[in-house]
Amino acid sequence: MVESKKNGRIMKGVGGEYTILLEDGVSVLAKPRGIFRNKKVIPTVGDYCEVEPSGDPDIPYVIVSIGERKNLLVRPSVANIDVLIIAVSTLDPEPDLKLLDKLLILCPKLDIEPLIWLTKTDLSRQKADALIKEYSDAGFNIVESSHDQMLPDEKIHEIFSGHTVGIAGQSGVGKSTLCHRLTGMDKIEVGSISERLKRGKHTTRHVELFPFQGGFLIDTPGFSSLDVDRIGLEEEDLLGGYPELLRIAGKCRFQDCRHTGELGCVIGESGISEGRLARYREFLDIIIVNSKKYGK
Ligand SMILES: Nc1nc2c(ncn2[C@@H]2O[C@H](COP(=O)(O)OP(=O)(O)O)[C@@H](O)[C@H]2O)c(=O)[nH]1
Ligand SMILES: [Mg+2]
Ligand SMILES: [Zn+2]
Repeated sequence: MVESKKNGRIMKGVGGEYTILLEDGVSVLAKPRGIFRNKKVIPTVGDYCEVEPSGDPDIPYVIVSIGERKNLLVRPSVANIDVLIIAVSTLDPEPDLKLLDKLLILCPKLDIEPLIWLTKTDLSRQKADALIKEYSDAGFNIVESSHDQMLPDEKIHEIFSGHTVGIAGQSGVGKSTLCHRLTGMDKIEVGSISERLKRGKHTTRHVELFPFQGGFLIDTPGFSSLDVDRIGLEEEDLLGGYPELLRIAGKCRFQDCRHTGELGCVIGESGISEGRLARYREFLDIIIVNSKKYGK
C-alpha cells in the first residue's frame, strides 16, 4: 500500500482553510476532516499535523490528525510555543514590571522559556543596568538592544533555531521595530490591540508562523495583551516565576512559609529585590482572595 500521509505544521488558518508547511518544505492548503468537529478539537496555528490528499484541486489536502500539544494559548490562539520574548523598554513607556512578572510566572506553567528583551537602552543606560541586574540576579535570561545596537547574529540564531518564538510586551516598547530589524520584513508586525482596531474589523489579522533562522516567529496582534488574568494562576504556580524563592525552599522555619512575615522566614537570604518581593506578595494576595471567593 502506498503511504499517502505526510507530516506538517499549521502556519496559518483563515476561514477553515489551513496553510500547512510539510516536512519537505512545501506549503499546501488543507481542510480539517469532520472528525475534529465531533471531538471539539480545533486545528490551531502551531499544531503539528498529518495530512492526506483530498482529491479536491482547490484544497488538495485534508488534516487527518493533530499531534499532542506542548501548550495552547487561547488569546491569541496558538499552539506549541517554545520561547516567549518579553519586550520591556527602559523608558517611553515606563516598564510595567507587574506585567513582566506575570508573564514570567505564566511561562513555566506553560512550559515556555522566557527571554526578557530590553529595548530602548539608548534612552536610559541607568534604568537598563538596574533592570539587567534585578532580573539576571533573579535568574532570568535578559538581552538588550537599541536603535544602534542589535544582538550578534549567533545569539539571534541561538534564540530562534529549532524554536517557535512569540514576542509579548506593552504597546510601544518596540516589538514591531524589533521584528522588522530581525527579519527585514515589513509584513511581520507583532502589533498591539490599537493597531488591530486601526485596521478595522474587515481586516482582522490572523495568527501566523513565519519561518526564521531555522525556527518560527509568531506574528500575532494579540501578544501585547496576553490574557494572563484568565489563565487561572494558582498559588503553586507563583514560585515558577520567582526562582529566588525556590532557592530558599525548605529553609524557613515553617515548611509552608509564604514569605510574608512569618516567624523564622529566611526571605533575606533569597536575594530577591524589594520590587519583586512586593509584586510576589501582591499576586499571592490576589490568588488567596480568589481561591476563597471560588471555594477552591
Ligand atoms: N529610542 C528608541 N526608540 C525606539 C527603539 N525601538 C523602537 N523605538 C520607537 O518606539 C516606538 C514604538 O515602537 P513599535 O515598534 O511600534 O512598538 P510596538 O507597539 O511594541 O510594536 C516607535 O516610534 C519606534 O521608533 C529603540 O531602541 N530606541
Ligand atoms: Mg507593534
Ligand atoms: Zn519564608
